[in-house]
Amino acid sequence: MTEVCYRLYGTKFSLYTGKARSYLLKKGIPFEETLATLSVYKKFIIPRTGVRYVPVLQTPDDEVFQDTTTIIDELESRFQSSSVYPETPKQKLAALLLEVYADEWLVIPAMHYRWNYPATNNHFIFGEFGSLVMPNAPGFVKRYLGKKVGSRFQGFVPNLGIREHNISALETSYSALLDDLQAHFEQYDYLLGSKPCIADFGLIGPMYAHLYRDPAPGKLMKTKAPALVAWVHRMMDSEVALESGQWLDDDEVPDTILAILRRMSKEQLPVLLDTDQRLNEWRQANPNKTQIDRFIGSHSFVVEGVEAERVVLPYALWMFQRPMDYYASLDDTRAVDELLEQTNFGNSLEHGLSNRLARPNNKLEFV
Ligand SMILES: N[C@@H](CCC(=O)N[C@@H](CS)C(=O)NCC(=O)O)C(=O)O
Repeated sequence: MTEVCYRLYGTKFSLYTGKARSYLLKKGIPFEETLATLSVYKKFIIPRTGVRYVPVLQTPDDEVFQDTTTIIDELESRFQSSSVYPETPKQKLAALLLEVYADEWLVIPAMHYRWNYPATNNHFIFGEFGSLVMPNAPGFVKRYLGKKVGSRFQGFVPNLGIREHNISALETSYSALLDDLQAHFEQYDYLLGSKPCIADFGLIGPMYAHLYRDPAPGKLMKTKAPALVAWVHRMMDSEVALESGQWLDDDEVPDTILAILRRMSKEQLPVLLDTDQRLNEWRQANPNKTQIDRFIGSHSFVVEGVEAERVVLPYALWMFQRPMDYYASLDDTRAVDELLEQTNFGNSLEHGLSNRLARPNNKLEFV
């Protein structure tokens, strides 16, 4: 059968599939979704992408893309009207930074609230994972199978730095983020005005599949941040298209967004900068390796004054290159320097990263 529209391979409970789905819906790009069952992984995803990640996008001309950022940028080049990238410097830089924060840092609360509330979540989430093995089996069979499949993901929890001793700090930080987002969405429909930008698509990843849809964090979000819930619904609503809104005038980045960027610079920025150093050391220690390992050791990080260890993830630097590159491309950085000062990034974007990274064939490499 010849495909006439785009096909998204993923699942409803996958963080990054939610990001790609929301983008396709908001851009009004016709697509169909295929559940990434184990058989689909074996027959299509692994042979065509060389990796085991979802989502995967298949184009009508049978090209295949993995990684939501690559998928979005490929589609942006094909569907140029109503770009998701703001054009003015402060808004564009803020959007690119927030995408890194949402994609790479909010995985922490997403995974914590999915896996550390078993009494409330497991019945639901094991059933979801089980549908990857036998989509049509009765619930109890799916839950039995899903427990095995899900345990691989559950195993990532400590690696991400979610440990017994820092759980309360992580929850305090997430609770403050919910307050910030509630305050923001009481005033605005999207992060930068009345239409979504790349940062909204980043944010819907953790906020949909895990933090909205899973029972325990879903209840928390509904209680604490109803305006955020309304934004989640907007992000998944294809009726309200991207073209119908606009970003704020005069390159404004609202105070409520500055608060979130401050949280990013406090928690995630030191990790990103340390990852850069660690990758440099790794490169020197592994001069013959072209492909970069997924994890290269571990380092400590601090949330709400509590220190913990997590794996070093070089992939996050491939994402962080984007705001870095944008900063470097600006002739006049005065406006963005002020934004960076206000949000405690200081001059951290000025020096760029030590190594340039690319993802040919979905594998992270030095350029
Ligand atoms: N940064 C990638 C991440 C994709 C990703 O991590 N997907 C998760 C599911 S939401 C996955 O497939 N994980 C498998 C694994 O970590 O091995 C993207 O934007 O697509």
